[in-house]
Amino acid sequence: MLVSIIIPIKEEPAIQQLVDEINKTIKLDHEIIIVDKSKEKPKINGAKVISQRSDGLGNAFVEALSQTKGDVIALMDGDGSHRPEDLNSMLSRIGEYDIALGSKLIEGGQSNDTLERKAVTLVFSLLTRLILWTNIKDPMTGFMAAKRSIFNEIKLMPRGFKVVIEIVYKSKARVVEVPILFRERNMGYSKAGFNIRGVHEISRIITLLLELKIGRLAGKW
Ligand SMILES: Nc1nc2c(ncn2[C@@H]2O[C@H](COP(=O)(O)OP(=O)(O)OP(=O)(O)O)[C@@H](O)[C@H]2O)c(=O)[nH]1
Ligand SMILES: [Mg+2]
Repeated sequence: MLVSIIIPIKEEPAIQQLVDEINKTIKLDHEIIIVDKSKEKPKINGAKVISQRSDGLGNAFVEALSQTKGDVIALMDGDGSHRPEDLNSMLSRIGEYDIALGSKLIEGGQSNDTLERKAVTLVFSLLTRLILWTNIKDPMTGFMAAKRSIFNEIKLMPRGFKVVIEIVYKSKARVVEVPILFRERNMGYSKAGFNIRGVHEISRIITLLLELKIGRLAGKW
């Protein structure tokens, strides 16, 4: 089984460290595809780097997907927040399940986030669960492993950062949440912080949730 690990990055100085850590830790055969939106294309050993032509993290995933060869597709952040050992636990659940999500909000999950960040995560998770009527505890996660076949059945139209919830909701796959330790980024800067971009992102998330719900009610997915 080949696993394609997609990592979207935009100015991430610690990416080489993460790639080395993945290559040491992931037990299954794998390829790493970095989809880059930095001003200067980084040189990275042990991974394939493609330059993103579209905008946004969700579109970065879609662009990278067409370059993958794996039977399983994984998505993780490039700032070190998502740990490769947690990806191993998630991958071990694929087969029994179609999608494994890394969750900081289920028993055994943890995050080093500030109280402010934890509150924002919680509010959006509750909002998502309420609007989409899902029992996923951490639906805003960006850490995922999924069978490739899932992507043959759905058409993604990403908005902003949150592509995982779109995949889960449109595919009606068998989903399991796996507890993870979400590490704080220790280098680079946040692209989803509490600035004007953050405000745009919040309105994009709400639009996405409503679009997903209306699409379901209209029988589109
Ligand atoms: N290719 C690409 N990568 C992006 C884009 N926006 C963000 N990223 C990457 O997506 C991942 C998640 O973004 P972060 O800035 O860490 O967002 P976050 O995790 O919500 O915020 P922090 O907790 O502060 O790190 C990181 O690897 C970013 O570099 C984009 O437009 N294109
Ligand atoms: Mg981050």
